[in-house]
Amino acid sequence: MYNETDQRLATVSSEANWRALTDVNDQHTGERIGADRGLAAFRGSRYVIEKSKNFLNARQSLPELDFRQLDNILLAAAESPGTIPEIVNRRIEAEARLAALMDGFTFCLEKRGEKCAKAITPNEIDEALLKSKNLAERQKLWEVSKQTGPALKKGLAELRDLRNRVASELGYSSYFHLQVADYGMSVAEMMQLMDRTVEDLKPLYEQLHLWTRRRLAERYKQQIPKRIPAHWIGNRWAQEWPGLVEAADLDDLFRGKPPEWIVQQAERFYTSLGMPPLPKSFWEKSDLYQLAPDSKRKKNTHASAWHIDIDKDVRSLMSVIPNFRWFGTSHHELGHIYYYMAYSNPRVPVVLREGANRAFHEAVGDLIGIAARQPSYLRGVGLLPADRKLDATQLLLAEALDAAVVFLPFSAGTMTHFEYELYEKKLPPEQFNKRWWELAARYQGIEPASPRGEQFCDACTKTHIIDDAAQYYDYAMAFLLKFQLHNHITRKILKQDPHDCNYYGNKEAGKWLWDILSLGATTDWRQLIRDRTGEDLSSKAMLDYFQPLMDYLKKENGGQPAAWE
Ligand code: X8Z
Ligand code: ZN
Repeated sequence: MYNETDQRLATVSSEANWRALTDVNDQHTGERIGADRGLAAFRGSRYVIEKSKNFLNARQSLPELDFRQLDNILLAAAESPGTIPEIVNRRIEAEARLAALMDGFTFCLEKRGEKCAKAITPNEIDEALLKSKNLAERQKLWEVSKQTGPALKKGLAELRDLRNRVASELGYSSYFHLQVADYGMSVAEMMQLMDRTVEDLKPLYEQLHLWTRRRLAERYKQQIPKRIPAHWIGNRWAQEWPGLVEAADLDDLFRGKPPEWIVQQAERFYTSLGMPPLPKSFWEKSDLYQLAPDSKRKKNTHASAWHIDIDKDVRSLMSVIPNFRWFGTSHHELGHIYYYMAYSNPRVPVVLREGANRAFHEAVGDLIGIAARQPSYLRGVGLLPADRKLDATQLLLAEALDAAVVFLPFSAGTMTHFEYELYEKKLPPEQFNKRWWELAARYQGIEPASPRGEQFCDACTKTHIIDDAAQYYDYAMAFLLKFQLHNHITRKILKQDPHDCNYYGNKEAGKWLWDILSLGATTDWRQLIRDRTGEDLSSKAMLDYFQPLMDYLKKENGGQPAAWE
């Protein structure tokens, strides 16, 4: 009964959410609120909670698959307990309105009075931050990218209280605790894992940080700073540092390609592994490309993947333009889509049609992303001219900066600690910005160009803080996991060097991965990773992969002390 009803109501809710994010207007926001309330009333009904608890009391005699379903049903109920319908309804409305504010926001480069004389899209900001060598222009663009903060700050503070109130109803210490519970972990365990990860990567991160400080000071003709000014980096949050290694810059390979080609090429990677082509409905119903400049429609500009009917209706929302970043993001999103397709099979009940955990879901497409930046693959599909040589160390350096090591202090450090304090410690709104920048300084060694007072909310500019709350450690775990999976596939299946390999067309690697994906959440994730790779989750595979870089960086940095403090 639960699985059937849930599937129907979730489909209505997903359809409404899809419309609300792809065509932002009041009517669609209202429809989303209505549909989400319907789903919440079912998932959190007293009947569902009481029955599930009763069944779970007989846990010893329950088959594993039933136990896992009931566990998930109760976690979903905790998101909207029917015992506090007023609070649940307020939370749903606040979520929808705040998301609409963010998704419909116009970034403004030049204001004329209250009106915007010159708007700029997130893609344009990102492109300019990647390319511009003019620091004054960079600072201006960076500041424009933070315009959503003040608009979202009050809403985030209210939503935090509502999310926490909801989570406390079924006994969770905070909304952060409820989200972590999905891993079967306590908050303390999750924070320990994150802190250990940051520590493990610190020596390498410090070398990268020093190398980058020196490199950028030279580029912008400045003194070498202690911390890196945020507007020096080619990413709005300094979560990855692209565009620093000229000898390994692959961006030009994608310029001038039609945007459709970018997504189709990503699909080709998956089909080459023996996975099925994307369903026709994916191409018909997805919203994949950047809007035309004169479009009246507003849409969310952050990439996402959707499992609309928890069955065959899979879609992605993106704003693809032809560059290396969207090439990577397209692989990432299709990783989610292939996961949906693999576990939508009769062996996986509807409520277990999820990743082995959320980090597994985030890891799949990024794993294929590692494979899709290998020179032998790029050459094989004719992207990289045969005579263009790429230096292995420079490639490794670029990968550490824009797709691996640099991301960990942001995800496991700044983001996770900010959300931990926001929810678990009820951080007061008048400290949101102060704390955000303290964490960025401590974990990332990044600082703003000029003081950012509490009139700003720079954390609020990160999509996930608004609409994917208390889950960013998913990505940190996914980054560890993707190197563990990559290490296993290259060494054990392909018998190739992890740094120089080609999975493209390898059906055995594809089958190994598909088998994991088609289990959905029917098995314990710790057991799964142990069974399939022989290891527990750890940073070892990532550190091994980047080991050759450490020696190179120490030499390049002239043996100077690398710590920024
Ligand atoms: O949000 C994403 C994906 C969608 S699940 C594009 N990522 C994180 C981010 O952009 O902050 C991918 C890695 C990090
Ligand atoms: Zn993702």
